[in-house]
Amino acid sequence: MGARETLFSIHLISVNNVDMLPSSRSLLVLWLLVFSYNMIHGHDDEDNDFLENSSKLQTPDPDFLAPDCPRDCTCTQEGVVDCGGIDLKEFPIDLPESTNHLSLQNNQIEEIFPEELARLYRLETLNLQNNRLTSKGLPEEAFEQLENLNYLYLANNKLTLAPKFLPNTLISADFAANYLTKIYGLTFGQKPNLRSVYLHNNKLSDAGLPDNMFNGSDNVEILIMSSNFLKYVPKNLPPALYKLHLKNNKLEKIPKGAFNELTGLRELYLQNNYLTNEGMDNETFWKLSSLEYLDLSSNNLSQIPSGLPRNIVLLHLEKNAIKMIGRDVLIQIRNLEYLLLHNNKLKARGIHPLAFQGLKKLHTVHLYNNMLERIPSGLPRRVKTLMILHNQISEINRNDFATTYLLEELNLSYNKITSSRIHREAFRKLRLLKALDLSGNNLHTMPFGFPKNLQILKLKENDISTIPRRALAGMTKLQELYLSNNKLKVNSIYRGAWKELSSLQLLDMGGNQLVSIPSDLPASLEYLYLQNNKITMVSENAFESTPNIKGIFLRYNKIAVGAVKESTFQSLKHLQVLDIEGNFEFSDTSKNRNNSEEEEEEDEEEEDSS
Ligand SMILES: *[C@@H]1O[C@H](CO)[C@@H](O)[C@H](O)[C@H]1NC(C)=O
Ligand SMILES: *[C@@H]1O[C@H](CO)[C@@H](O)[C@H](O)[C@H]1NC(C)=O
Ligand SMILES: *[C@@H]1O[C@H](CO)[C@@H](O)[C@H](O)[C@H]1NC(C)=O
Ligand SMILES: *[C@@H]1O[C@H](CO)[C@@H](O)[C@H](O)[C@H]1NC(C)=O
Ligand SMILES: *[C@@H]1O[C@H](CO)[C@@H](O)[C@H](O)[C@H]1NC(C)=O
Ligand SMILES: CC(=O)N[C@H]1CO[C@H](CO)[C@@H](O)[C@@H]1O
Repeated sequence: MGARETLFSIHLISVNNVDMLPSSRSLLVLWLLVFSYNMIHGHDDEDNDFLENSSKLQTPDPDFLAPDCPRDCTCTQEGVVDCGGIDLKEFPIDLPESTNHLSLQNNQIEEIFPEELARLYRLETLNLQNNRLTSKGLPEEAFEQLENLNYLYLANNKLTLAPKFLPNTLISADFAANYLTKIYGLTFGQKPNLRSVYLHNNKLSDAGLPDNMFNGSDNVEILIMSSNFLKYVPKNLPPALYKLHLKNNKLEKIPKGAFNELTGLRELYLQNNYLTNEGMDNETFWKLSSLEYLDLSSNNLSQIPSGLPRNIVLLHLEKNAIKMIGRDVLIQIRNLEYLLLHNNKLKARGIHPLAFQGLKKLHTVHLYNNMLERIPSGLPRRVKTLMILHNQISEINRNDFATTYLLEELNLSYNKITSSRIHREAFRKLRLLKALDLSGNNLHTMPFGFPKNLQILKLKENDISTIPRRALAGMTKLQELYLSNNKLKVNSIYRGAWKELSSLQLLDMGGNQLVSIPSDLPASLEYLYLQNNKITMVSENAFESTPNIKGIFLRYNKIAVGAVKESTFQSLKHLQVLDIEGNFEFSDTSKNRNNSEEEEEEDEEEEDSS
């Protein structure tokens, strides 16, 4: 358990005076934050530049009230009218004709009269986001007269059909979170200035799109069509695209050449679809020479697609059924920095030893939740973060990490590694390693040969019962050591072990078999977790060597009445949290005091056996 996690749920106790910090308060604050975030960002899980451009609408000059400004709205001399969030049920009929920016968002408008809209021919921005407009309430000719319209925001309404015609002056259109099933040729076609189109969270299927949706709209840069029902990637995508989001559809196939013109595309989201390797070929992505971010996670790929373009920086392939990495599928991606392959079906022998050769920028590799039975050979030489947790690895051999000099974070937790199968020299080259996680393995004893520069070492949830002499020697950089849920006893740890760790700030030995506070703790220590042990008493000088301690966690031990004195803690100037609940002296008020006698007997038995 990390310090921060725990701080959320602890009860603050000053020695004699039980003073609870309501953890619910922090949760409430968190909830409020999340809530207001959602309020602000509304339906949009996608990036959207709407807020930028609408912000000017929300700060009209309050001093100026146009004579014909509708009730409850604010209007400026410059033609900005803001009627947002005032419970309007109908489109206001008395708007000044000079209006160029009109904000009607967050109302309950169901329909718009075409004459009323047509009168506002100067409109450049029309914001109708978050109303109750249906396609019936939005007449076909509604937008015909708006020859200056640049920005149209209709997200979060009840539209089923897109308008048949939108003005050719349009720059940005947001139709997200409606029920659109159909788009017409002139909805987005023939608009040379159109830059961004948001259509996510609708009900669009392939048949609902016109043949050439962006015919004559060659400058569209952002197209967001996530969360629809598309089976195929639309054809004839505009060549200027740099952001294309198609996640959460039903994509099975990427038609041949679908991406061939998109040489400026930088970000392509295809995650959470039904794509298989058969639904694409070795040239599908090849022409995307600017592509930096490709997300193919949560599909049905059994292999890494071949022909991936060379400039990809971040490649998401997690949550597929990938079984192998061939020799030639990755090596051309010279700019690759992040390779995410977790939750696949990789075995070590399925990874070609030269698969990562030459990928000099690749620093983060996620291979967790696969079927690796050993550390794959030929790991990328420059890798800094390697996540191989939740595999079937049972041993670490002398040369498994012999070439990965730059490794800083290695996570091997939840494998099947035993102490005797970690080669003593396996980590010898890892001079830069800062964090090592071997939690959830089958270690029986603290292994030797950890890199001396480690700052964080996690060995939780093993069967460690001994820390043999010198196992921690020289680890003077170690700041956090997690040994919780093992089988450690006070006398199975070599004397002076903790003194070696002169930078240690956090020691977690919760869930072991300690009967007393470890002695010789280093002066640097700030947090000591000893909950769920069998500690019976706390000697008065237990914390003499740790004047900087901030948190002591002794919950659920066997500390008997009178076995801890206030004076033990009095000189600890930095102590913020002393959690000693669940012991007899400070038992919960809810607990029946009369049970304690029974429990004390039980406790004595356990002490005898230990
Ligand atoms: C594309 O637009 C041109 C006019 O600019 C028109 O002649 C052509 O038929 C359109 N193509 C499609 C497929 O709609
Ligand atoms: C794709 O495969 C074909 C046939 O095997 C080959 O001719 C072509 O060069 C390959 N293209 C790429 C980009 O690798
Ligand atoms: C995709 O994979 C899932 C799980 O492996 C499987 O149930 C589903 O039938 C596959 N779908 C397709 C279209 O291949
Ligand atoms: C290893 O991964 C697990 C699971 O994500 C995480 O909880 C743990 O903190 C990681 N270890 C380190 C040292 O970062
Ligand atoms: C404990 O037991 C005594 C007698 O057996 C009883 O009078 C007392 O109310 C009990 N206390 C609690 C807290 O239940
Ligand atoms: C795409 C978009 O809507 N962004 C525009 C926001 O407004 C500024 C000027 O106010 C334009 O430059 C952006 O293109």
